[in-house]
Amino acid sequence: MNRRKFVVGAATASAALAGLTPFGMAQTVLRPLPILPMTDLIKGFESRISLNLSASTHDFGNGVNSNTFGINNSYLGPVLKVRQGQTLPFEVLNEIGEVSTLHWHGLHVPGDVDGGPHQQIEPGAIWSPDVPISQKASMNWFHSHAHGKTAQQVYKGLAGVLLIEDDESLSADLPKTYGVDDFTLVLQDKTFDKSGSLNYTLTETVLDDGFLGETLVVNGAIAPTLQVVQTGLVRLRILNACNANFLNLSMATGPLNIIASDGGFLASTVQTDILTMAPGERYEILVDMRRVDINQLLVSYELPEIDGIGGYLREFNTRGFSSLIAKLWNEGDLEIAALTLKRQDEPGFNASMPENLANLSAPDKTEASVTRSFELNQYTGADLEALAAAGDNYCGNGSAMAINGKSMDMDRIDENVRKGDTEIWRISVDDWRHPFHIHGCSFRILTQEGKQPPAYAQGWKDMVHVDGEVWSEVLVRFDCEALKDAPYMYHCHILEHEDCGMMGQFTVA
Ligand SMILES: [Cu+2]
Repeated sequence: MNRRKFVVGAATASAALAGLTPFGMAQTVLRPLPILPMTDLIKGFESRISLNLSASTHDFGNGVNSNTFGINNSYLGPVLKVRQGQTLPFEVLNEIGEVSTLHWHGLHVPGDVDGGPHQQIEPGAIWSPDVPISQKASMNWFHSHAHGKTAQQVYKGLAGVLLIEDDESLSADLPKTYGVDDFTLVLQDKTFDKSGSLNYTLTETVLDDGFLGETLVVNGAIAPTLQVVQTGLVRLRILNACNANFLNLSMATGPLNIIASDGGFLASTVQTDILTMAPGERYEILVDMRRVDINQLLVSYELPEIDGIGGYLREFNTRGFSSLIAKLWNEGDLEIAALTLKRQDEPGFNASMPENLANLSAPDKTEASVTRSFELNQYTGADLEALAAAGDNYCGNGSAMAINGKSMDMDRIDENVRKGDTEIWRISVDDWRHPFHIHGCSFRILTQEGKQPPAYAQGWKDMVHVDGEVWSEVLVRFDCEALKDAPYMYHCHILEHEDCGMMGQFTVA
């Protein structure tokens, strides 16, 4: 049975409504929403753009300095605002003391500047890619993609957001004043040990399910968070940067108004009660703060498994009684108010919900000249327990999981795609639910988990949910080149699965 299909129980929902969780140390304190530092590159830049990956310490809001990684920051990176047509001369310095990379997730850029596992940055070294921005307005992100180390490096903080604007988005009747009516939210689930320090321990369960944390963190602060806003429309650009957790989003009052997905604007605003975001996905929503004094973005997510009686004892020892009760009580899911928006009387951005956002024609399957099939293999018979024990918090040598029976091999090209061709990629999996990501493109989803995708997932995407042996199908075209020394990746975005080898390589030429 797929645990991710459990419905949130009434008890959980009422706890969230009370603004409380019975959970662990700290999710009862309302903290100000941290505004991630924004670097506006649209205005131009005089020299190369420095991104320094460094080891640091960060207080998630519980008064404890945890060991973290950051990018120009103690935890996470900046929000980079860029414009279509620019070429960005980055200078990425690796000071974390181990090999890393920086991948531009969502960008249509050639393989040699994509920042995947082949563009390794040795400790102390600098990587200087010139990154061309050719695509439309969209919310993208950047994160470590060092093979076998991605899960832990992203967990510790190597991730940032890249917002592309274009002529249309800059003139659109949408909120766009950063930190005033336009907020970027990076959602993550974390585990803190009894001392309050950020914890990441690899176990068989973590390799199998991916890392699930019990504490929701927003922009590096333990939720719930609070932001005071003006009377008007408020835009939330949301990234699920969890290692493995699918997040279900809803509003305390009214539906979600979704205006954009991974690759850009939807055709028009889509209203929905629940938005399911896989790790790696981005969505933008509008909240109308003219009608309510308070609204809340609610997030439900899955709690880690406890692993039998030993796990219960361990849980009790490390995080105490309330944490244990919460788990028993919730049977796997927790819901929390990630962000409370509180209205003040000052007038804010005044416009109606947009009806015409982008021209999106229906995806045309007949354009496809090639169909490829991918089966994700979670169960290959690998000894995950031994791998976890030997892994030193890295996911071993990347040979425990596979796609089409083959684990990721840096020296093997799995597929060769002709540049400019339109293809259908069909993805299935032997068990569990996985988010599948393809580098170097945006695609359209034809079917997701055997069904038509929800309206909010019918625009441009670079992630698709895959569940069971029913197909998910996407229509995709690659317009940039990726040669065999710098191929693109396709992979599961549960980072532990990716590190375990559920990844393949392809060229575009
Ligand atoms: Cu997976």
